[in-house]
Amino acid sequence: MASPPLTFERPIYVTRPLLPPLAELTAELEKVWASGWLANGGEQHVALEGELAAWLGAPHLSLFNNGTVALIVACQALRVAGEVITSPFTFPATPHVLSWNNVTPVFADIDLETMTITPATIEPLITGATSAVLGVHVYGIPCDVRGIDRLARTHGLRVVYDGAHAFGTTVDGEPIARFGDATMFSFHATKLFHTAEGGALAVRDADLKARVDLLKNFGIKNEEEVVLPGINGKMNELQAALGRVVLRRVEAERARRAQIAAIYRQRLTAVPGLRVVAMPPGVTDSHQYLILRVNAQAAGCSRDTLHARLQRFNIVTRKYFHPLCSQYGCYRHLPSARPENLPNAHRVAAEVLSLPYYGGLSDDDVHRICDAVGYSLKQ
Ligand code: T4K
Repeated sequence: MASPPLTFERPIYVTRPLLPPLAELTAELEKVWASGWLANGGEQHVALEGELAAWLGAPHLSLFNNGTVALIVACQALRVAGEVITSPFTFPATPHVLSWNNVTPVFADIDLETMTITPATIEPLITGATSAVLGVHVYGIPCDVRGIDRLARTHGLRVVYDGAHAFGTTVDGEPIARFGDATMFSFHATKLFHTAEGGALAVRDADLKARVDLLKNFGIKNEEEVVLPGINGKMNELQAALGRVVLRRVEAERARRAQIAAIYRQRLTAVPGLRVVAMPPGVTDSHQYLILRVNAQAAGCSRDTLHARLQRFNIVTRKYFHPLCSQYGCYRHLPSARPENLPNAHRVAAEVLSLPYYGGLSDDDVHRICDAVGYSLKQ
């Protein structure tokens, strides 16, 4: 057997945040200091909101302190109630947002290829209690947005998208922010574009944005009137200043990630049992994650074994998103959470592995990771 590849001297994580030169951030922070304005819609907030609305092609955009609160507010603003059909193949935030709105999540199965819920899996779950669909553009792969739109119009449902991974995704040239009633973006440190913690909500019309903006600021209309039971969802000036500096470097980061993805694809696609997930035709990649699908039988090694063996080389991969949300103690009692209702989701959750993917990786790092993957399969 070939000698083992070298172990990395430092852990290679699934991602590292884009860190612009500190001097650029300091220059923005000096302006914040001089203004004496740290929160509640200061100059940085106003500027970033405009810059991001343009970048994302969003009809209207509101910044938030994180993506989860943005989704909670989206559900409040759209008066979502009763049952909402959503994906089990996602981060816990997605169904938890429904629970925080006193809404029952109803899990639909996902498509084996796109790993998203589809009109065909959603429609049979619609009941008189259904008020909305909460689709997840997982890994930046869009849901069938046009099909879900049609279904929602037929049944009078709201459509909210969890686009936490979809910063920069387009469908046939159309920005992802233009579909559905509202789309959430996460700006967590692990995201390609980030504000350390943060998020945004893109919404279809000005009235909805006005309601969202009220809800994220305690429902305060003016000094005399509080008109809605709102929450504190505001992004502060330090986060917004960081975001403005990061935004200048996002295109370069995306371009570097595209080069890294090309190496992974070239090295791993030919390996039996492995597949590097690609965007469907007509979709622009958000370059948020690099996902490997492991067919245990063909690869001769399960995803879990590969994940464990890579740790020996100091390569810290992640099983995003295993376990399924439908398997959590707080949801598994739901009829829709039964494994027999979600066969594709269970299969996909056992196959996926997020590999290290960030601009700071050198070509040599990526080749060494691929060497370690190849070696680990044959152990
Ligand atoms: N919907 C979906 C589909 C989501 O994926 C998420 C978040 C949300 C909703 C909610 O959005 P936010 O409310 O978070 O805006 C991370 C992120 O915390 C989370 O934002 C993200 N999805 C999820 C997929 O990944 P963990 O628990 O895996 O993070 P953690 O701390 O293990 O970090 C992963 C790796 O990143 C570390 O091993 C090293 C690296 N890292 C992390 C941080 C925080 C750094 O290098 N520097 C850092 O500062 O959840």
